[in-house]
Amino acid sequence: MQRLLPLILMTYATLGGACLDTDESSSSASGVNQCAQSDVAYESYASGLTASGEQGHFKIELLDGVPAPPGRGSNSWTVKLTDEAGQALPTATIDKVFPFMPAHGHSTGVTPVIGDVDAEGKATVDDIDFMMAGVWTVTFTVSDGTTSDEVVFAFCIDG
Ligand SMILES: [Cu+2]
Repeated sequence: MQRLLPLILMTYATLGGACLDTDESSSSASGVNQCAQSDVAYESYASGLTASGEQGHFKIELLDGVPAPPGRGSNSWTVKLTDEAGQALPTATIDKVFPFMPAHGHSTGVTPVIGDVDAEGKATVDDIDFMMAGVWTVTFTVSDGTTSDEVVFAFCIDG
């Protein structure tokens, strides 16, 4: 393991932290936990995982992720919007879904496609693009017409 470290540091220096490289060959550190040094807490994926709004409004339940667990490339998530008590919110909307890589300070060039919220408060979001390995946050901006809040999921994406 000791001998790998200089190589990893060199690879990182070559990329300059800009993270524009989406080539598979950039995953030269495969087998290394790319999230081990993350300052941002992340969760293990599980169907039914819930996250609460930053302001205490709304909850989102992650019903299903494709692939599962979330992986590199395009991901589709089916979510359910509820109030804090778990009551479905069919009239709420998802106004924005924003994938972000905190360690590198970048998002991705792909804008997620947000489906309509159905009568059970469920919606599918396609094209959540995790373009490189590491910790990603996905921030949902949810609104019920009068109140808006942000709900954040964080996962480690393997190389
Ligand atoms: Cu990055």
